Amino acid sequence: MNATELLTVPCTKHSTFYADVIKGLSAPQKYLDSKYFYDATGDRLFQEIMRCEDYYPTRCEMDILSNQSAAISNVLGRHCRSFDVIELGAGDATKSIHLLQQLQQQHRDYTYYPIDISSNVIDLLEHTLPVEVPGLSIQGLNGEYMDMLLLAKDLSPKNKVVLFMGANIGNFTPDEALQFCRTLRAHLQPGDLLLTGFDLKKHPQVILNAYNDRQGITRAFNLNLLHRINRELGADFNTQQFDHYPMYDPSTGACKSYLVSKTTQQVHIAEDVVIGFRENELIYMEISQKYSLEETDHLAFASGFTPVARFFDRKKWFADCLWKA
Ligand code: AVJ
Repeated sequence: MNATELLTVPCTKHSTFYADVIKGLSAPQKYLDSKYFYDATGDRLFQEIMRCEDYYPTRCEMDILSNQSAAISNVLGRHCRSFDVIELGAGDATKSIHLLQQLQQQHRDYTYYPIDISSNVIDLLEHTLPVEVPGLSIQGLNGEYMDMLLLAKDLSPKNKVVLFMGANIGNFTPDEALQFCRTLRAHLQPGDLLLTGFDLKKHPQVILNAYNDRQGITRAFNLNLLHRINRELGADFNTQQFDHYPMYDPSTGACKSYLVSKTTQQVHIAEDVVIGFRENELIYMEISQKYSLEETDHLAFASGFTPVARFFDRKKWFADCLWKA
């Protein structure tokens, strides 16, 4: 596409969503960015995934937060005299609320800064959380993680306890996770704390089943991104011509999801772009990296943190790891 065309095309073509989709589907190994899973339908499907029997990570981390928040807040208090709590990608805060309630009961004087890219999420939290946690001081920050971390530093001089839960770190490859943790460390002060949720390596079948649930919700979740491209970018994906193929490699801990083109086919996007698929050609959709405990420690040290504590669910399938900057 030349510069003149860029100036005359309709507005969907100026969106980063459009640019990212075209870039990903034009690459030799086609891919789509998993951050685009979460439109309104994707949010709803992800809620369903979190409730479904085969998907264990949410229940595991809920087990940790609902049963060990007292222990967690004691450790926080031991390592940091006074702090604010920042949550990266707060969502509906159903897990962190247990910790917030506990800190409230221990009469800790803190402000909770949930950071989320969705302004709806922030508005909702600011309305609902003070009802569920009476007396809570909350200041939502709507924007990118690192920008909002800097803003929170300006808003209050206190040390920060940063929550990065939900195994969201798994959506990075190990290299990307290292880069992310280094950048995060650079945005923190010595003495700040970071609590990260890691999904741990375990029986490979258990992991594979979590991304290949029997109800087909994860399949629908992946195919929804094609539907979203149809809806928002005027494309004509026939989703019946794609299979969902998750795979887990226990030797690397990488759980990857692909869509497979069942036939040779062409897809049109925004009227003028044509993407060709060969039979069995893949679209790489998402990574959900699994960690050993040694690997979490290694990541901490390699990014300038010191591991200080770990909290596990009953089955030891998941770990919330506390690191000190
Ligand atoms: C939100 C990134 C933690 O990787 O387990 C769930 C997303 N994808 N099922 C994960 C997801 C398919 C989830 N995270």
